[in-house]
Amino acid sequence: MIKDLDLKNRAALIDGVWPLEGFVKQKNAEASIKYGFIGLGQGGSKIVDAFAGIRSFKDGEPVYPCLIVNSNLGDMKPLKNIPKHLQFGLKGYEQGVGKNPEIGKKAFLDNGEEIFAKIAERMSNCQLIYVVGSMGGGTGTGAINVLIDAIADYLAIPVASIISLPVPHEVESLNAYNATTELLPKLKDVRQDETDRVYRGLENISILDNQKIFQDHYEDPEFPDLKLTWDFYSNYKVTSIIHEWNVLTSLESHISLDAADLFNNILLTGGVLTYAKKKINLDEAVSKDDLITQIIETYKGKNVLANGFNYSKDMTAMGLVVVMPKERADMLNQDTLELIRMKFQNELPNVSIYPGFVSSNSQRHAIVYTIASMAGLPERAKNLRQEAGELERLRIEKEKSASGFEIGEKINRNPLNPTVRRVSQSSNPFGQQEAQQQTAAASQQAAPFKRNPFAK
Ligand SMILES: Nc1nc2c(ncn2[C@@H]2O[C@H](COP(=O)(O)OP(=O)(O)OP(=O)(O)O)[C@@H](O)[C@H]2O)c(=O)[nH]1
Ligand SMILES: [Mg+2]
Repeated sequence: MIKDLDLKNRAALIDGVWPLEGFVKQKNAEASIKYGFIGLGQGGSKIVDAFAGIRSFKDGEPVYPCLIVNSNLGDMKPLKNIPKHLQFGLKGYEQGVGKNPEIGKKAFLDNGEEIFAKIAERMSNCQLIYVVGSMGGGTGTGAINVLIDAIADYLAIPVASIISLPVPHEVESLNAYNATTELLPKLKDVRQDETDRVYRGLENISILDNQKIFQDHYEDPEFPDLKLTWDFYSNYKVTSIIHEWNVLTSLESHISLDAADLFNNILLTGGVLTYAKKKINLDEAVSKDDLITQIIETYKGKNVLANGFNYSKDMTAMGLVVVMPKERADMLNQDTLELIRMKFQNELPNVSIYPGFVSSNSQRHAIVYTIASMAGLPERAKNLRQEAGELERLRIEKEKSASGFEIGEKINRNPLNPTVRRVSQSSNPFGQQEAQQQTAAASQQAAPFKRNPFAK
């Protein structure tokens, strides 16, 4: 009994730290789609370590197969949940690749055979494999494109990606821009393999804007008592939203958005995904109209990972699930559903909406989740080229205006023209020729270097 309680409590927290919504441990709740996660580089590894920290409340085992790849071995030490045999070092590059994606790519290619074999072995029964990396450094940024292509083409498993964009920084923003320009066209790259399977190079991408996340966390931390730094906060945000969505589709429901809807109509659409989540306190006498308005507005409210999407222009499909307390479930029925659909049709014409209402044991809150597939980028990503160019321009300007190391021309020595007396050196000053010869021989032997740099 106590053991069960421990399991449940542990499974209710990611990493034993970050609280998941209560419905994840409801009866019959389970992760619907079999995801696998591969983390590249330091940032990618830390994010995937958080996915590996999601435990099943039935047996305490990790819910998702995960593995990580990094050049810098020291960076792997703080990982808490990925066992050593699933941490792959890049042999020959143990000290890191110093934010150089070309070297990062080579490091991965030099070691790719063994890693790819392991991925194939561990993840062959996954329905979707996420390749995760922080853009900006060298390892993740350099390896992400080759690995995504390899999985899509050779494993015949759909592949998605989670990337972060750096806080603006000249080298990182440029690296991020270059890797992202190679990544994004894969969303539209429809391929056919030798078995006639048709697939995209990349089925979807989720973008974490580290700058936005840092600001959110700094200004208004979500769980201040946890005293998390922004990087862990960002990692828990993305892992919790992706996992909660995956569990939502398994919950008891009278109007359902099931796993197949989520998978086929949102995840396999070649879009950039954006997520929103809102809690509505039902104790505060929310009327039905209020509730509907708040549900409709959720998608354009505070987004979890990135800002500045153009919803009316770029949204192609949206999943929307409202988690209602069991006792209040009657507030949402087929009529409300049609009302919601109609309102969306006015607001977002030509967007396919996939709604679902599920019930939970929660007493007070309704939770609204939206996930949208976008045919356009969040603002920060759109401006990445400009940002990298601007940061370079500022550096050049600064270099030009720096006070520098110039302290003037050399001044010629101006001796005082003293009278010079010549000294003869033709004989030993102490008069004995033998002693002179011995000294000369000794000084030849003692030379401690092979070649004198000043020798002519
Ligand atoms: N969201 C998020 N970003 C992170 C995290 N850790 C590092 N980053 C960001 O990742 C970027 C740097 O990439 P890293 O992942 O450290 O680089 P790398 O792939 O290990 O490459 P090298 O160190 O150059 O070999 C920076 O912009 C960091 O802010 C993290 O836990 N979460
Ligand atoms: Mg690193």
